[in-house]
Amino acid sequence: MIFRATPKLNTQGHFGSRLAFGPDGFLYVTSGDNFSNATAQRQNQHQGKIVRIRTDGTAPPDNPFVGNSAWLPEIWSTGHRSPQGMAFHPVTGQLWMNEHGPKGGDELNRVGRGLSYGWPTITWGIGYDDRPIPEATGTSAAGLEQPQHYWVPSIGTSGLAFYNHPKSPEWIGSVLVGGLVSRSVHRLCLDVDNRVVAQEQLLSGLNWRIRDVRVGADGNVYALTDDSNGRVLRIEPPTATPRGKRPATAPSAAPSGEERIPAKSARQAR
Ligand SMILES: [Ca+2]
Repeated sequence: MIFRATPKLNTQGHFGSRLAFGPDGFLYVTSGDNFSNATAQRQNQHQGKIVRIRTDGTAPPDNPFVGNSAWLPEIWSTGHRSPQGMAFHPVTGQLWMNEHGPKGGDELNRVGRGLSYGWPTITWGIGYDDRPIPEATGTSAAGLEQPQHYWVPSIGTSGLAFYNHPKSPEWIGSVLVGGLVSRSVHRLCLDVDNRVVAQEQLLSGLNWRIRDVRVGADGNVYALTDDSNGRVLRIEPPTATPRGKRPATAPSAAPSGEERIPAKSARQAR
């Protein structure tokens, strides 16, 4: 055991936890708010945070709050509700994550050192009782980061991967996000400012909750279903040259959108 979130809480749900090694060699760990909203903004709790630790569990000296006794030294970012995906951008090295909002307001966040992502002070969602979140003051506030993208209604984000494999030039730069509620894999396209400018849903005809999504060394995308009889699905991305670069004599591509990916492109892997 190298790390234990403290204090131990007895609430159910929103545990986190995703793990990812950064390009700096340190281990990043997400910790959910344990269904206790206020924890995410408390400096002396690991709940509702991303922590950054060495492989022996200790805090690196350049963590943002080291030396400030009010803060736990492992904390890297704050104000997260229920993180469900985390990955480092293969080109920029930036940490990205996604998390469940309450009713509405699932988020895709680009995480910076020592920043707060707002929960529960700001949110794009409401409570499951259809009332505002008690602690929330609105959807934005000074000093609190806005998500890179948010979903209303929620898609139930789960898993996060960047596509950067030469097998599919068309998909390079895409962000892949699983959907537990949408029962799809979402492929997001970013512009040069990392804003989400397009989104397509893959596998949505299969009606399976998607728990995780990864890119294999073979350039295919693998998705894990959330089921008592769970499956690993393999998605073969389009391998053709993007439309804009096609020779004039090539047959025209299908219009952009869901129909571009045939349902049979999902094959069950054993
Ligand atoms: Ca947020």
